Amino acid sequence: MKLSSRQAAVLLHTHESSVKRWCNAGALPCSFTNGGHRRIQLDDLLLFADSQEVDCELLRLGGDAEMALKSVFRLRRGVLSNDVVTLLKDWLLESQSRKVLALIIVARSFGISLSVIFDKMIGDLMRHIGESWAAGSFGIGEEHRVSECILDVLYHLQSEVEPSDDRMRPTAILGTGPDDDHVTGALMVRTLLTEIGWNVVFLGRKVPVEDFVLFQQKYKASLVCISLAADRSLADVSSFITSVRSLSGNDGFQIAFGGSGARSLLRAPTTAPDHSGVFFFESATEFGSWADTTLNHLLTPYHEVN
Ligand code: B12
Repeated sequence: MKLSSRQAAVLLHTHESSVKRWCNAGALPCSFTNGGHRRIQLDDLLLFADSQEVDCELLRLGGDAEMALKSVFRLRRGVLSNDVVTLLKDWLLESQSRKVLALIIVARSFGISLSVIFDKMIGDLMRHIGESWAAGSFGIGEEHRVSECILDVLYHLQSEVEPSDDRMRPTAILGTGPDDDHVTGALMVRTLLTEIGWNVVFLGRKVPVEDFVLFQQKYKASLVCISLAADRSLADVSSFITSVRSLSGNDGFQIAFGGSGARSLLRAPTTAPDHSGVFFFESATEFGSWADTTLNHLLTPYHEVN
């Protein structure tokens, strides 16, 4: 697999001019296209990074580096191919969450957003795991093993986006709904909101309605985010919303639902009074762009004052 000098620079966390200099000095072998552009073999780049002790995440992937890098390029077009799903599954079953993390770091350095990584890489992988389990080709222990490793990856990503300053930030309360153990989507939302400048109070799994309210009031939160994976009827979700609104005195915060269990909200009449200020998101990407646009004004005063 051949790389341009720009791609090589991204992988080696350096400037393109350094790559060109190394090529010119013969330290990093390259060929030239007819148009005079440098092309570097992936194997040569990995050998160079290893021998010069240049930081390069692909080195952590051993013999899987090429397939992983190709998958990153495809992910830019929103595609996660089956061979990569298999690769990710194998890594996770061998508790190699560090490899998944390395792949995510490479994807991010090529400009792929966390939302796309969450929806298309981790989301598609987990849905595939669910299908394999339903088809009987994946055991319960294997499903749990993979889920736990994904949690390791998400906790690690969270620690990377955690702010290092004490700046004031608007607060969001986040958790999974009552009786819901599926926490992966909620952890993704936590990282997305933290990355764009929110203070997220994460309540974890199976959170009772009253506790969402208690924390919304304690922190005067502008946003309450609830993840529901298991199917809920519209009546169920609506009564949840009514309880949150009435217990909190309806004091102007927004409610964001996500997860396949809240999909019934798509059928809700937009005119229902309790449903104003309530939003439903099918994906991290949808949520990310909503947060960036609609919620951006909530961040502005904090950024200006501090
Ligand atoms: C892993 C898994 C588990 C793990 C969860 C571990 C964990 N750490 O979370 C365990 C083993 C605990 C589990 C248990 C159960 N599970 Co389960 N599980 C799954 C599986 C395979 C993957 C879930 C997942 O991680 N998805 C990946 C995430 C990223 O997707 P997501 O949650 O949809 O989130 C995305 C978006 O929806 C959005 N999003 C999510 N939340 C939010 C929140 C906000 C605010 C926003 C803005 C966006 C957002 O962003 C995410 C990014 O793409 C699914 C299969 C599937 N098709 O999803 C079944 C699945 C969800 N489980 C299911 C079931 C039935 C159960 C059990 C009842 C099984 C049982 N008999 O015990 C229990 C229920 C436990 C409980 N009390 O909740 C069903 C639900 C069926 C239904 N329609 O109701 C599914 C769909 C499997 C199936 N087809 O039957 N499960």
